[in-house]
Amino acid sequence: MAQWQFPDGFLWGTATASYQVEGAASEDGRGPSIWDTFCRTPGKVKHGHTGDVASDQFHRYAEDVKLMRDLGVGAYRFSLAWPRIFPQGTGAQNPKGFDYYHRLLDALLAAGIRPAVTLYHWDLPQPLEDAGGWPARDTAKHFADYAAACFVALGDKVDFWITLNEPWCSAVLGYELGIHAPGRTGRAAAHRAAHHLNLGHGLAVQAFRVGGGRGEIGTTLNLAATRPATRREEDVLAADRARDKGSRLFLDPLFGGNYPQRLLDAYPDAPLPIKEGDMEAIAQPLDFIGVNMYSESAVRHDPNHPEQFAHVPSPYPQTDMGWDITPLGIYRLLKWVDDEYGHPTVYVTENGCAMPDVLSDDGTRCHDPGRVDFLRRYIAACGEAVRDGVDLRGYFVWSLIDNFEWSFGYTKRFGIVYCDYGDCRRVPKDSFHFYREVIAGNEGFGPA
Ligand code: GCO
Repeated sequence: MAQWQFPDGFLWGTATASYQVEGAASEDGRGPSIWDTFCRTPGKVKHGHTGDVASDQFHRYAEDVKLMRDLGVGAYRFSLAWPRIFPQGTGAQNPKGFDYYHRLLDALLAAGIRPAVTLYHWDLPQPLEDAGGWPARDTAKHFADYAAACFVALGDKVDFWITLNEPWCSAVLGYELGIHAPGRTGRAAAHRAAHHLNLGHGLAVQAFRVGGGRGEIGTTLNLAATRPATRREEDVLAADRARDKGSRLFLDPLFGGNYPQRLLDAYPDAPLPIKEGDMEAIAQPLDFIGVNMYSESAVRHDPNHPEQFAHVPSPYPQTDMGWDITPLGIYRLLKWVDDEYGHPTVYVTENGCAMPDVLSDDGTRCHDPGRVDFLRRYIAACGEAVRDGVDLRGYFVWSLIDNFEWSFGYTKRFGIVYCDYGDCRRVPKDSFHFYREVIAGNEGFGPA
């Protein structure tokens, strides 16, 4: 059984996001976000669940920090709720919003846990959506202003800034497929959103550098992890094309390139609204790239699809989300980023799985062998990537605690800590204890 010793200083963490864990949706002057609205739109979220209470981290952050200290993590990735800080999205700041994040940051720092702060994890202030949302260019500017205010207010306490979480999801799930907030459909709007998300990212990084902030700054992407369904040349090409929209639409401009021409050619009716200077603004040097990875899929050639690919079912066991368990996929994805983009510094900013976990009868334990096995194998695959030269500096489990899983509401549990939604009691699962072993030894176990 291979053991994976990670380099000294490798950063182990856990991750959450504001709307998924905070609750307190209308406390202390927080304004509405597109997710508050979406949750109240009939049929959009399972059982009509909302983030009104969520895992109640707003009130229980001290308990969560204590759990993380017991776990031994070096970092906690969480996001700021833009509408807590700017209830209108722009204009007047709400000081009480910053107060909450100061409390959380102070607790983390006192526990020796380094804060990794995501500026945008999908909770756009509703007034900005009413003014056009991400398809409107002004939203990029408003985002940069909000980011600049956060750098000033919180900058002394933050080690890692992450501008956006998974802009692909914001653009495609939110504006093209309508399965995430704000629930709009249409490819043209989604492509406009993608460009303005990229632009907002670039403007925010510019503001960070101009402000001379301490800490590091990067962004987090959910990249298309694909492999060809067969060795046939056309399937190999299809697996590569599947990365155009899923990965290159975001990575190419970050690294100073243009948008993938094949993608532009496939959708002449949905151009990217590039203005002079935009591509330079987007391509700010970054300190790291955050990679979120859950599952890899097999792809074959499909002449009927505008981008000429289709996903095919594969024989792997699946998580409770119906996502294939493919540990070697994280190795292949990290290697691909390393090869294509010139050996950047990367962090796995999310990896984990939903499993149908249940508490023990006495309510004190939660056995989740599937998640233990999942984490063990994916962490081993990360160890292989490090061995093979990828500049991987850290790994964050999604998630610290069970939380609001977007359109699935509370029906999917991703936590290594169980949340009893009756009273928000926390119970560390077996995977929590397993992860503590990994962190204590700075090592992974067994083959991927
Ligand atoms: C994402 C988001 C998380 C999700 C997680 C599980 O990656 O989609 O960052 O908020 O909850 O990925 O789907």
